Amino acid sequence: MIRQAFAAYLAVGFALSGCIAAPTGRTAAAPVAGDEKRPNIIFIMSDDHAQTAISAYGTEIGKLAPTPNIDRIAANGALFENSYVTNSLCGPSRATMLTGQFSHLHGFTKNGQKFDNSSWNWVRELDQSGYRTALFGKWHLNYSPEGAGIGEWAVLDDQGKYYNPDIITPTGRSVVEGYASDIVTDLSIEWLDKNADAGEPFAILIHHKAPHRNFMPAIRHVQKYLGTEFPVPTNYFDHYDGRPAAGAQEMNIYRDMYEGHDLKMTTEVGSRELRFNPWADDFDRMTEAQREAYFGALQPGNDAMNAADMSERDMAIWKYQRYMNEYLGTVAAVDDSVGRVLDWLETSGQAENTIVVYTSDQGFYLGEHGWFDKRFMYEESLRTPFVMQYPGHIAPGTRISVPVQNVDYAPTFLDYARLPERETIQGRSLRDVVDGTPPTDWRDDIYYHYYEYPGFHAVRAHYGVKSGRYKLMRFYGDINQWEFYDLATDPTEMRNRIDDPAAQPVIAQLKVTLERLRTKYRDSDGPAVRDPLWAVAKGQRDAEAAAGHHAED
Ligand code: SGN
Ligand code: CA
Repeated sequence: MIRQAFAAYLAVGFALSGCIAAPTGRTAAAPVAGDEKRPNIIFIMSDDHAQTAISAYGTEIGKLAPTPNIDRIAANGALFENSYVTNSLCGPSRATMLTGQFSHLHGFTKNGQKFDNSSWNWVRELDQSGYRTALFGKWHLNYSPEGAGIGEWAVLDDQGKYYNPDIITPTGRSVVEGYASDIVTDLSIEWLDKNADAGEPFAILIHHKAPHRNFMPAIRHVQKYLGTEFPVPTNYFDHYDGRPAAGAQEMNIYRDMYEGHDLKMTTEVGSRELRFNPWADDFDRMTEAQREAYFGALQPGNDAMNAADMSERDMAIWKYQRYMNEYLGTVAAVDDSVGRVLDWLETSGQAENTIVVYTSDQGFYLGEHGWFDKRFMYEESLRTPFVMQYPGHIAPGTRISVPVQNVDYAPTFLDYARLPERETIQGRSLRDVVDGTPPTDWRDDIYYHYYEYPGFHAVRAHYGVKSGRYKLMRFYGDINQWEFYDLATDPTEMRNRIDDPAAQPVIAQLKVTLERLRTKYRDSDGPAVRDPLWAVAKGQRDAEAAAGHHAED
């Protein structure tokens, strides 16, 4: 059942792809230097995919739940061992990838804001220089990419639904029956079939919803990991001592995850009724057959859970395993999708002239500190997967250890498309990095700034620097706190050593680096590095008092 507008889009829009491209303002291709054929770009991005859930990264989870197709890209080309985001949240990160700027400059600091689609982005730049461009899947920056200069697009509505999602196209909106990751792949391959051999280079963005909350695998994968025991992180039962912001979050698997909506737990043995399920639509929109297959597969596990008399601790571990089953089940379809795209590429004859990237809008917690979600500058959500192939240009099996960030994607694509550098971009092209000769002045330190508080999961605003083995973070707002970690001796970031006398020389140095980065990137949001904590707290109280709020309220 494909509703009318969407069917019409597929039938007419795709057949007349040149017409659809017209509204982007693309006219005659601007001349581009050099004779060599410009490469195609396939940019595949998932949503909330932890590095730890990708087998190419050599992780324990990867051994139990391998991602053979994402690994193919790494084997064909480069794996970035130290790939980071600038703000671990969907909208800000996507805007950063498109513009090459940190959140405070592109202006999309928190989810829920509206991205100005007319802002400069690298896809429009390629489109205007003669590329055929397209986007399928999640946009989440605005209702649609209308006005962003992308030739053809069909996007999920907002966060997107796993089953029978609403799809928005230039001609309207409709429900498409099927599983989101498969639908996005079908649309992408269909577009590639029609556009890849047209004599112009192409750039396609394939943006999956998975493995974002509420973690619903395809029917073929619901059972895939049932019975697999995933290793419970050593800090699953974190005490949060010395880390007040970590203690104040609301993203704990055993406390905050919705038992029905997220974990699909039922109320009693033999029942299909879900526990807490505030957004019933995710399940209500499934067909009867989908629901039957999905919940039928989970029933034995749910019944066993309801029949067992579990301690709180055992229940917390049960929830972790269920979370992993579901999350990794959704990853399986993303990996299938990557496989289909790579297979298409290999049989199309275009593989040699095509760059393929796989990344995510940020990392994710898979039980570390007891959490799901992201946002914090701790490793698991600061890191994001990033692999890239370009046969003949990137040697197979390349491992890149220098730190890279999502501000680097836009300048990299401009560089490969042989378009001029752009002053507003804050990242750098990765071309020399993947060639094995990183510029001598390549960054050693990465800068991070998270803003969304108050907001989902109650993670306080903070900024910080990671410099080799060290990390310095500053939380501000109603919780004002510095944190310092030595990842060489404390890789799971459990010991905030900000007050450790032995660490003071390193901390002093990191504060200088942090000030330098804030100046370099022109970030003046939040308190300055030298503002003492008490002054920040007082400033906050004064602001609240001026707004009519009182401490005793
Ligand atoms: C939704 C999720 C949150 C998640 C945000 C942001 N809740 O609101 O858990 O943190 O998205 O995610 S949900 O139950 O409605 O899915 S992001 O990837 O868009 O940044
Ligand atoms: Ca995300």
